[in-house]
Amino acid sequence: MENRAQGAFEYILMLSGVLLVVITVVFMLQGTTSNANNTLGQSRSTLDSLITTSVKEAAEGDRPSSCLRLYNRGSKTSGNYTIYPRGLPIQAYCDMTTSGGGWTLVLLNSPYATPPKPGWADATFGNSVTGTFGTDINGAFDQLVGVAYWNAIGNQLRVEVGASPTSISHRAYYSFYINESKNYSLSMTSGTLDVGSTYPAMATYHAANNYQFTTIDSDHDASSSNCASNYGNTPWWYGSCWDGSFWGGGDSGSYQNRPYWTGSGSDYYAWGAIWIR
Ligand SMILES: [Ca+2]
Repeated sequence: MENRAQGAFEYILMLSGVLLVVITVVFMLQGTTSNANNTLGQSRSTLDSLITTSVKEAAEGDRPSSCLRLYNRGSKTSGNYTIYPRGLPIQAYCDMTTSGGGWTLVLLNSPYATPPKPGWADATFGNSVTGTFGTDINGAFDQLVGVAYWNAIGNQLRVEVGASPTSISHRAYYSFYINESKNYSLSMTSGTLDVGSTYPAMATYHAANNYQFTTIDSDHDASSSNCASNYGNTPWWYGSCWDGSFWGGGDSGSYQNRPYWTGSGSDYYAWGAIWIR
């Protein structure tokens, strides 16, 4: 007992010594000018954010949550990858070149496939693909990555439409958040444009009004009918019903099966995609 008590005492003594050195260093640093303190504060803040990111990445192990994580680990070639948002595997297309790379495709309406028609379970926690999920963004597929994964993939949206991926007519960037407790309502803020001069109605109508997510089997829209069932069974943040849906009329009705940037008139395009980073 005596030896153990003595050991503990020496240990405490050693800890006190270390603490004294730390306190001395802190006081020395505090003794420098306020400019130096500001610099130190900024460095500390940068260091904290780096530690947070690297801790998150380390925690993910070999199951990266997004294309950005893959990009940061050295995957700089666009194509298909497996990502693990919320720890669950998703086949995703990654754009590793546009606007800094690291973009995960979460919605694609290509001219070569009809839109998916997922019910609530697949539109939230599934990964709905129609056509052939290829290694090429020009590939013949449409896709919706479940909205329950979107926050885990990133916090920036890139929305774009055009004749093809290499012929973009409108492109906008937003900060975004999916509110799971409000039936996956979508918030889009701080919009900027880099192609075209109009903001998408996805932001100015659907997100701006906090419309909730509606699927063929789960109606949360502002219409007396189910808007998803009115428009090819495609899920969207319908109001009553849409003003710029990336599925358009789905594959039924008098509307085009195309992404509409604004309104439901003639502002539709052959190709449209939504990306997250
Ligand atoms: Ca399509």
